[in-house]
Amino acid sequence: MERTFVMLKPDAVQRGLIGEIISRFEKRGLKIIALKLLQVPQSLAEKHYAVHKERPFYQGLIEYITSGPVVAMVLEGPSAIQAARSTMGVTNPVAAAPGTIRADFGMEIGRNLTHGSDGAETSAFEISLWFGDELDTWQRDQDRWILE
Ligand code: IDP
Ligand code: MG
Repeated sequence: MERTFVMLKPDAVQRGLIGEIISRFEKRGLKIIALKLLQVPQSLAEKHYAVHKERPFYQGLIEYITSGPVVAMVLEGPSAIQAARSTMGVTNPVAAAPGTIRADFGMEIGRNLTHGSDGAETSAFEISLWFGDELDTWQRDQDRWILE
């Protein structure tokens, strides 16, 4: 089953949206197989966003992500990567479709509430970076009502 790394960024935590946002992933049918709240160390933020190192927004992004606690999680399901990203909406909240997390709660690209892995390789890298390589899954009794 596919896995993806999702993070609720400091704005989501500070605004009291943890429950609301996790609930959207959960209700959709993505299964939470790992979950923690943490203050992101500078070194972890830099590794996570290394791909953006040369971008003009990089410094602000690192400051944003280390500015308060985040909620990190691993979600599992068929096409979990795409399912999580479509639940979040596109990067810029004003361009995101209504009903997505970023559109419903966000106004600016630099405060867009959530992160989700953008592909299989990124997902493997990010899960290992944030949670290590040994993650168990669990049996969800509802699965036959969500997955064919
Ligand atoms: P994604 O989070 O939708 O995958 P990326 O292009 O990978 O989007 O960018 C990573 C994060 O960097 C975004 O979620 C957003 O927080 C931040 N970011 C991207 N572009 C900008 C920008 O133009 N200004 C400020 N922050 C940005
Ligand atoms: Mg990205």
